[in-house]
Order: sequence, then C-alpha cells, then structure tokens
Amino acid sequence: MSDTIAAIATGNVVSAIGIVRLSGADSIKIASSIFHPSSGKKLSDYPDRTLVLGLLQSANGETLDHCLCTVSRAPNSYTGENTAEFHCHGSPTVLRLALEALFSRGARQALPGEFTKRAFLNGRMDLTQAEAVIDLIESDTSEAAKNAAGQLGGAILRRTEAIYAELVDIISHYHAVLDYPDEEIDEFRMEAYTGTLEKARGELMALLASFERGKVMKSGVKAAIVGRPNAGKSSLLNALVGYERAIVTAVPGTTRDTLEEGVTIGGIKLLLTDTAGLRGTEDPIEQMGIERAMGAAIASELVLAVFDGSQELSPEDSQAIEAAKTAKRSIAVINKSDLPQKLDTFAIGSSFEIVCPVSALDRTGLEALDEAVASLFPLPNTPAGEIITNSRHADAVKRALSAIDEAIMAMKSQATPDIVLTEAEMALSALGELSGKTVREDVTRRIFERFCVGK
Ligand SMILES: Nc1nc2c(ncn2[C@@H]2O[C@H](COP(=O)(O)OP(=O)(O)OP(=O)(O)O)[C@@H](O)[C@H]2O)c(=O)[nH]1
Ligand SMILES: [Mg+2]
Repeated sequence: MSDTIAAIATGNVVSAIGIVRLSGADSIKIASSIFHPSSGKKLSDYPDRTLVLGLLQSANGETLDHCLCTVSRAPNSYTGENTAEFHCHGSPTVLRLALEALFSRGARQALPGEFTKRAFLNGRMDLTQAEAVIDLIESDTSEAAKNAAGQLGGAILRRTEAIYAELVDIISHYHAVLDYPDEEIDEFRMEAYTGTLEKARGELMALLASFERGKVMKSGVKAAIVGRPNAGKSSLLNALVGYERAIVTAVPGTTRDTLEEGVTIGGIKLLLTDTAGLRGTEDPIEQMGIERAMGAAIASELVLAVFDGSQELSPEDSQAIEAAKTAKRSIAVINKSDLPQKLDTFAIGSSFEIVCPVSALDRTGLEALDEAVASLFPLPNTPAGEIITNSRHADAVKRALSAIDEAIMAMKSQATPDIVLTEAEMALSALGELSGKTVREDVTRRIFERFCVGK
C-alpha cells in the first residue's frame, strides 16, 4: 500500500482559488482530521466527487479557511487511490499552512509528477497519456494543446494497441511452430501475417511521419529575419512581438549582434532572430554581425527576407535573396507599404514563392504574414492527438518499424521461424516501451521528473 502524498496543485501566486491535493490510502482519514463540514456530517459520509463546504484547520487547530473539499475513493480517482482535494481561497500562506497541517497528520510532500506517476502505475493511464498531461500543461499554442488533449484521451495508445495485439498473435503462433515442430501448424495463416505486418508498417510509418510536424508543434521553428540595412528588420521583429524589443533608428547598420525572441505567428511558435543588415562593409564589428546574420539564416528553418518597398532593388538585396536560399522555407516581406512603392516586386517574386507586403511601422499586412507562416507548416489531416510530439515516442515507433521491416523480409525470404520471432519480439518490446508496458524504471523516473510538484 502506498503512503499518502500531499502537494499544492496550483501556482505560488495570489489567486481566487488554490488547490491542495492528497493521494494515498489514508487521504480521506487525514483530510477528515483537519476539515469539518458545515453540515455537521463527517467528510467520509459524503459520496465521491461532491463538493463539501466546511472549515479547514491548521496543524494546531486554528481556523485556516472556509473552503470546499472533495474526495474520490480508489480505484475511481485520478491516481487510482483514495484522494482528497481542498479548494481554498488562493492565498499562498493559507495553502502552505494547509499543507503543513496535512504533514502533521501523516502525509508527506509529493515529488514532482508523483500523482500522475501513481495514475500510470495503477493502470489509470498509459505512459503516452501520462506524458500528455505535462505536454498539455506546457502547451503554448492552441494546436499543441489540442494535440496533447487528444493524446491524453489515448490517441497514440489506440493507434498502436491493435498492432501490439497482432504482434502478440504472431509471436504466439511462431512459438507454437518452434515449440511443437512435429505438430501441423497452420502454414496458411503464417502467410497471412505478411499482410498484417505490412498494414502495421503503414500505420507506424504514418505515425512517424507526423513527428516532423510534431517537432514544430513542440519546439517551434527557428526563423531568421534578414535583409539589407534599414529595410525594417528590427521594426518587423518589434511589430511581431508586440513591443519595442530591438533598437530601431534611421541609421543603417543599427543592429550589430543577433537578437532572439519567441512569438507565435499563424499558430506556429517561431524563435525569431533579428540580424545585422547585409552589406559590404569595412567595419570589423559590422562584418562580424553580418557573419552571424548569415549563420542565423543557415541555422534556420525559415527565413523572413525583408525588403524596403520604398526603394529600388539594390545589390545588397541580392545578399538577402542568397541568405533566404540557405533555408528550407522562406517568405519575402516587402516592408514600408505605407510609403510610395519603387521596388520591382516581379524580381522578388521570381526568387520567393510567398511575398507579403507589410508596414512594420503601421503594423499592417501582418495577418497575411500569419497566414503565410501557417501555410508553410500545414497540419496533417489526422484526429487531434495523432501527431507525435515526443522524441521518446518517435524513437520507439522507429525501432518497432525497423523490426517489423526485418520481420517482413524474413517472412518473404522464408527464413526460419526464430528470425521472424526475434524481430516480432523486438517490435513488441518497442511498442511496449511506448505505452509503458515494458518500460524501464529509470526511464519512467526521468519522465516524471519533468513534471511540476502537485501534478
Ligand atoms: N515608413 C516606414 N518606415 C519604416 C517601416 N519599418 C521601418 N521603418 C523605418 O526604417 C528605419 C530602419 O528601421 P529598422 O527597423 O531599424 O531597420 P533594420 O532593417 O533593422 O536596420 P539595421 O538594423 O540597420 O540593419 C527606421 O527609421 C524605421 O522607423 C515601415 O513600415 N514604414
Ligand atoms: Mg535592425
């Protein structure tokens, strides 16, 4: 039986409501010892998931708060254990004293992620669902939140469960072949397994392919803003982030060093780098800045090449065009649309698939830029949750896939059953790691260490 853990589940800030939670066999007993329902009944008389109004006492019996308490009994709770939650007024002091009161009655401080770890260990969720909890908490775009919620609902689990069951089927059949060589084992069914494995292979490949988009969702995209001096790169950065992050002046060569800032555009988390204006210069400091600018473009997945629409195309602009070619994706941003236009946009259009006129000064044209960024990173047409965002999941799927590939090859080349069996078992073990069925204790520990205390 597990000991009873307690933690403040909400942030250490003054807020309307703050929550202290308990999980473990003695939760309801410990909660009852410091909480007295206003009705005069005992807390333990109430059914699960009922909000009970009452008085909360400190360790030495003083009134701490008039608050709500709710209990859930094992196994029908988040952790699968007896749990209690106090919904207090959101004073960090009240919450701390409530926690101390619970410690004085036998609870201990919960470790990071310990509630969710217990939910996983008690079979309330698989490992992909447990990891989705932290992804949901940390999600910083609506797409990431939607996908994490889908995974919390078991989207990855459902995609791989059927494959897991089919592999078990194949393995048991091959064991029969190996263990009872004299028996007549149905050879016809063994042939049919090639089809099963091909189907599994297709499904795992689709899942793995989603990881490209998942990485964008989880970690964002490096994007460099490049262009000639005075094109308005720093002004564009400021317009996108919504405040005066970078120094802007009418002096060409204002930005010397690279400058980074995160922002969500078109639902995509961009890690923007503002850079020094590209031009030929004798100034060694500026030269270093320009080298860094080119380096930023090369290291980026997206380049926003900024041109001054009020000026004619110059040789310096061709440096921006060259820099844009170093990235996988690029957008030409024709800035200063508020001024009379002189730029030959036709010449720009021949080097860029997407051209967006904007005015960083007036902050106009930015919605089109939002749409342009979104169009470069389309979402696959899959239900929420079926985009892999976690490299641990991608790695497990990749290993399962390569083992299935080997098994298919072995089957096709009529290899001995033990070869097929070994590969199928490897695929099974990789999928077991994904769901947590066969995951090592140290891996589990590392996963839950990422969580916050109280979750
Ligand atoms: N009219 C107009 N002026 C702009 C616009 N965007 C920037 N500017 C002006 O252009 C000048 C240069 O802007 P910056 O944002 O510093 O240009 P930059 O590309 O970062 O320049 P460097 O750092 O020198 O490479 C400033 O005087 C800005 O106010 C715009 O959309 N319209
Ligand atoms: Mg600048």
